[in-house]
Amino acid sequence: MTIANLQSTREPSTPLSENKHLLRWVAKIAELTKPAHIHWVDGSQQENDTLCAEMVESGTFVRLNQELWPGCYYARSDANDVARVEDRTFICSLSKENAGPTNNWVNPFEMRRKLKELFSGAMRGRTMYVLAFSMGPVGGAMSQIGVQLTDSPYVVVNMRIMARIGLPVFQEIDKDNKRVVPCVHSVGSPLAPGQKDVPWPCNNEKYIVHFPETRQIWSYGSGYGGNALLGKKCFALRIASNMARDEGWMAEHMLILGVEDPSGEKTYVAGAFPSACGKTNFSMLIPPPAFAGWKVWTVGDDIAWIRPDAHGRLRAINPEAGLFGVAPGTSLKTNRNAMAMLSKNTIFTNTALTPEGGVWWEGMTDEPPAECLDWQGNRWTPQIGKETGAKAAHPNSRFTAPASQCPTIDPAWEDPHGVPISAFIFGGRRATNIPLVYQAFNWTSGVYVGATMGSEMTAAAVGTVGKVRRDPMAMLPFCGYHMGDYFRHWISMQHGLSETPRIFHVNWFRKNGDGKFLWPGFAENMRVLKWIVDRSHGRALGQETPIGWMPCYEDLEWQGLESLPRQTFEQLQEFDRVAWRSEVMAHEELFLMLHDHLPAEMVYERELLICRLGTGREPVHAPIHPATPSRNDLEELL
Ligand code: TSX
Ligand code: MN
Repeated sequence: MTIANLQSTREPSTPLSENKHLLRWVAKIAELTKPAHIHWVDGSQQENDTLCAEMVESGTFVRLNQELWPGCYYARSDANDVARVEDRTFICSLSKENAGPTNNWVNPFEMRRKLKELFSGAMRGRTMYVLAFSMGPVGGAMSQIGVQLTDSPYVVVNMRIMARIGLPVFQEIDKDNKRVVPCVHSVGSPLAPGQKDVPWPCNNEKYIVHFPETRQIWSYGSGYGGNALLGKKCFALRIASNMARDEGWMAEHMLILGVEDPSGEKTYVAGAFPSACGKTNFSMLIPPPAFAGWKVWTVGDDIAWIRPDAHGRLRAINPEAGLFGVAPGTSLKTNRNAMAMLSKNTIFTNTALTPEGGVWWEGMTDEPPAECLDWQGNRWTPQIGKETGAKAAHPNSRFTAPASQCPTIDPAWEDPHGVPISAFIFGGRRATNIPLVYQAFNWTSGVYVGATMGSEMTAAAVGTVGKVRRDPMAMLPFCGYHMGDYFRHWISMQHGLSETPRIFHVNWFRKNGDGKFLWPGFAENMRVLKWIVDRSHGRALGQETPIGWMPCYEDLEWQGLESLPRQTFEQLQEFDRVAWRSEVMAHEELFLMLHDHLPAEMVYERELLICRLGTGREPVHAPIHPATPSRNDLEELL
């Protein structure tokens, strides 16, 4: 059966699978949720067009001006359904111990009872879509399959971009009775007979629930992003992190990029950054003009599944097929590749809508449109924005775009065996203390670097602006088990490797005393990336400091950025023993919380770091290397 000959004849309620377990489960959930119709999603273009047309009809979608935005649609969510809901996200492992102190835990039996109640009749008057999806290329050795039952057509068309869906996946399920992760999703807004629907149905009571042992996901009340596109954060991170621990691989919140040098040598790195650090921009970096012949290739911008191959080398796939990117701040200046990628076949959610049927967001252009409709559908002008502070686009407004449309998409991005990883990069947004770049001494000290990373909160997140939030490996909201066990898993991953990737930490956001960014960032990050690649191949110099290896000025390529004074670079790399003693004290906070599961290595690494930092009382000798930062030691002693 091919999609082409299916289309004309097909009745969507006819199952697309013969798998007994799948059929029984679909019937059982239908019995519970009472949908008016069941629609098996084949994934075809024709089906997608029909769903989009129905959503235009119902008011969920606006079809954008097809001359300007071919294949693009626009949606506005409910004002109370605009982001992931971390406080409504649950890890329901059998033992609370297993979820750890950083996850919300509810007894799985109690939660199942609650879910039964919530989902009872939840899909009344709606269509239940049976959406089979593959995270990773269909049939790939590192790929995993899920089936999401959802009453949201918005979810179906978004998932069609974000994952491989439909008939080929059902065929894969039927081929060898593949184990699938069952995902149940309802917006929690049943329709009474004759009741008119709203453009964005949802429920104020939200539950994002994971059962790690039985590998199940239940999501209720939200239609937005990570709450509803269950292949992404729920499956590819929270459930997959459990699978990965049990099976000896890694499910990470990481971008993957490949650096090609003028000789054609290709080096892949994976990077973990907390939100608001420009991870998507970094994954699509365009090298500055001075780097002629260098190219950065994009494999993924959010999630990496990583596994040792038969030769003991780590290989990574991007399990996703699309990008669900934050729109505000994305422009031709900050990310030309993303702008090209989202120029067609893209779904925009909660951006502004322009009078000519296009989209706009803060930071897209220097000049805002004279007039538009904001993300809530209200008239917005730059004047209104100035007077009321209202943003035209929601700060968490998104584009859902096919990865294949990224101009720098790596030729190997769909290789089922993944790409070889030579280095891991951890990063954070830190105004002080943290150098532009340093390399951890070895794997275990690198795991410590990742485990203790943190980022200063921006206005985009809830919390105190400027306060450092610890976010180990950027996995705090996404690790589906105890974070201490997660560090242990990271440490033990090295045991099966013949080649250990190098580990680095970067900070594009260090500021001077006047609050100005010291580093130009964006394309210029290529200079740091080149040093990372060179170090990974053992061919760049650096100097040892108590926290790791750092480049000297001469170790970086400066052609085209001669305007950055050597002194500024030294400020960027400055290592302050006194400040770092406080930094290490701050590491303690998270470690205390995790203490009963914390691997001994993390305690030892911390102790060693403290020893290397010194007490501040020992005599300081004249620096051997002129660039060794010792001013602070002296100042303290004098
Ligand atoms: O994405 C960013 N990157 C990574 C790019 C590959 N951003 C955007 C903020 C995160 C959402 C950055 N912002 C980066 C960065 O490297 N650096 C900065 C800070 C910065 C902002 C503006 C300037 C310099 C640095 N300069 C001017 O605006 C002229
Ligand atoms: Mn993410």
